Order: sequence, then C-alpha cells, then structure tokens
Amino acid sequence: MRTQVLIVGAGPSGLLLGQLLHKAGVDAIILERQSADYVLSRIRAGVLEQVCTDLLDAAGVGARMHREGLPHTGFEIMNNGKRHRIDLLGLTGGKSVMVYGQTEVTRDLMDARKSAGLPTIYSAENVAVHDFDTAKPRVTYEKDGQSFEISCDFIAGCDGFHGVCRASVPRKSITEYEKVYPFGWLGLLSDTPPVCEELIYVNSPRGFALCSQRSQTRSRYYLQVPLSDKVEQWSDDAFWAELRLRLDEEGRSKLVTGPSIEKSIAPLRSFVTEPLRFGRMFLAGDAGHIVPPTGAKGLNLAATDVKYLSDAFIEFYQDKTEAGIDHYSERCLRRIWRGERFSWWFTQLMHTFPDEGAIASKFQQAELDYLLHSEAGLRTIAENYVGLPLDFGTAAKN
Ligand code: RFL
Ligand code: PHB
Repeated sequence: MRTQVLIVGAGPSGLLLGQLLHKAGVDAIILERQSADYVLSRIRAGVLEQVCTDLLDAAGVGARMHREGLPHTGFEIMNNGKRHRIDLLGLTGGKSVMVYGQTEVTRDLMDARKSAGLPTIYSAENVAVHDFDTAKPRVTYEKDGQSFEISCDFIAGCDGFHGVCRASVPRKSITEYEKVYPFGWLGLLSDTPPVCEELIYVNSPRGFALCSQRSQTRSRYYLQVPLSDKVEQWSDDAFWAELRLRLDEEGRSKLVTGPSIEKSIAPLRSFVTEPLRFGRMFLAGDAGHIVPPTGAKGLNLAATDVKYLSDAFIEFYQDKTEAGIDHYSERCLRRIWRGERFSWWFTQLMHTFPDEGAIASKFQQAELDYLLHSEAGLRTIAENYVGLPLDFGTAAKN
C-alpha cells in the first residue's frame, strides 16, 4: 500500500489533518490503535477557541457545532467564595469561546471521513514507523493477525502523549521539557443541568474545582485531588459533597446532582518536545506537547499545529515548495510556548499547593486580588483564554 501522508492516530489532530488534506486533494491514510467506539468514549476537552472553530468550518465539519454548541461570552472565577466575571466579549473587543465537547468534534470528523469514503484503519496493532530520516518513510502494523506495510511521503505523528512516533525518535535528536504537578483532576460527567450558565473556575482552600458543561442538560465538573487518589475511592456522593464544600452559597443551592455517566482522574503536566520535525516525520497535538487543562488550551493548540502542518503539506504538493515544512517546528513552537505559559500560570494561580507553605498561598491570594481588580489584569486573562490570533507577534508593530 502507498499514500502521500500516513497519519498515526485518529484523535482530533489526526482526523482534522485528514479532513483538511482531503479538501485540498492530498491523499492520507489514518492508522488508529483503538476502535472507533473507544476513541469516542474518552471524555476530554470542552472549550474551543475561535481559531479552532474557524478551522472546523474550513474543514467543512462545523455545522452541528454551530447548531448545538454553546457560545460563551464570559466565565467566572470564584476566589474564597466570591465570584468575579471575566467578560470575554468586552475585554477582548468582541471575542468569545464555544463550549462543544471534544467527543462531538471527533464524531463530526469521523462522520465526514466516513461519508467521503476515506481510509481509517482502526484497531491497528504494533504500529511502527521506519526510515523517516530518508525520502521513503514506511509504516508497518498488524491487524487480525496479518502484517501490513504502507509506504508514504510523510508521516504525521498525531498519536497523543503515549504514542509511538515521538518514542521512535533517537534520544539525541530530541529535547523534552516537562513539569509534573503534584495533583490531578477528578472529572465527573452527569445528565444534570449545569450549576451556572457560564463556566466557574474555583480557587478554594480545599482545592481547585471547575464547573463546566456540555449542554443545557449535561454537566462536567472537576475537583483537584491528590495524585495518590484512585477513582474507585470516589463515590458519586463523595464527589458531590466535596464539590459543594468548594462552592459558594449560591452554587450549593443551585447544584443539581445525579448519577455519573463517567468519572476519571487525569494527571496534570506541562510538556514540550523540541523540535517537532524529524526528517519526514512531524509531531502534532498531544504527541508533541501537553498542557494542564486549566486554560482549556490542549485541543486548541493541537488544532493550530494541524493548520500549520496541513498548509505545509498542501504547499509541498501544490506549489512544490518545502518552505512550510522547513518552518513547521518553529512556527508551532512559538504558539505552543505561549499556550504552555498561560496554562502553567493559570494552574499556579487557581490550585492549592500544600507543599509550598503559607507564603505561597499569600502570594497567590495577592496576585488574584490584583488581577481581579485591575482592568489590565482581567484583560490579560481574557485575551489568553479566547486564544491569541494566529499571526500574534508577527505583525510589524508587535
Ligand atoms: P489524542 O486525543 O490523545 O489522540 C491520539 C490518538 O492516537 C492514538 N494512538 C495510536 N494510534 C496508532 N498507533 C499507536 N501506537 C498509537 N498511540 C496512540 C490514540 O488511541 C488516540 O486516538 O491526541 P490529539 O488528537 O493530539 O488531541 C489532543 C486533545 O485530545 C487534548 O489536547 C485535549 O483533550 C486536552 N484537553 C483540553 N483541551 C482544550 O483545548 N480544551 C479543554 O477544555 C480541554 N480539557 C483536556 C481537557 C484534556 C483532559 N485530559 C483527560 C488530559 C480536559 C481533560 C480532563
Ligand atoms: C471541560 O469542559 O472539560 C473543560 C472546560 C474548561 C477547562 C478544562 C476542561 O479549562
């Protein structure tokens, strides 16, 4: 078998790349280790920046998102039981975000791929990448007990943090930057109306909490928990009781509880790989970088990697230039580090760090007090939350 671009991973990065390439007439095959149902069962992101929704529109998969997604023009920060609204629209000159689950984005991309008859090989075992430092890369895999090989022009590593592509790069060719946080997020999904129309990021002495949503009848909540906690230790009742303790009076009275549909613990880390290109293999999305979810940046950064990568491949085939490919790593990393910085900063600002002592929490409270009462502080939060423009920092005046 042969294709132009072999994509490893059918998460949002791989599927979006496949769709953008298809629109431009570039062939791609996607290889995915899991089944399609498994991919759709993972509950993850919920907030999309406009850069991301624009890309989904460009890929021709935005219709359901515009029908069913919830545009949010602001969100709340609760500190010590007091709420402060971040007016995204007012502070950014008209920008907002879209609340629409990653599961639904993935489903829309899968449906589009299926109806265009494009090849996705699910449940592919032992996927291995070869010869990406030559002009003739190859990928091998097994399925139903048989071995297969696909030759290609390029390999796109869209296989997430635990994927095979980054792991196949010789250690001497790669630098990894990593920070692991001393806590995780326990998430719960339930078919109950959200406690508030907008998202609430909560800094409480008992730890961080987040009240998010998927629709007017489906809520997503998170609690900061110690890394040693196991999800089995947390009954639904225990989750709701702890969430109540982290909310204010209004939140406690409005919170509607119910059985969980899903509950899981995610560790938090900041992680970046440099570079993102290794000969004819390119990393995109979580394969190349991870952010803690506090700033809702992971999927959005993945989408911009994919934009730069699809543009680079399309230019290669249509205009016969390698300029986009050569600049891929540098262009992505500049944006990635800005997203990493915001996610790290917002995580530091909102979580409890018991090992850092009383002075750390005094500094944190003073910083929140400043930010939440300063127009400049609020604007800093808002402009990063809605996402910096794609050309940020490249215009002459910046
Ligand atoms: P994914 O989604 O991990 O997909 C990678 C795919 O590759 C497959 N794979 C392989 N396939 C073949 N062979 C192999 N050897 C393979 N190894 C792996 C996997 O099965 C999988 O299907 O990476 P991708 O596509 O780059 O997408 C990234 C996003 O999933 C991620 O950044 C976001 O979910 C992060 N994130 C959030 N991002 C936002 O922008 N907004 C949010 O509100 C937000 N909330 C979150 C989040 C992530 C969370 N967790 C669980 C870490 C909330 C949470 C709790
Ligand atoms: C979510 O709804 O899953 C979500 C929302 C905002 C975040 C992280 C996760 O910052």
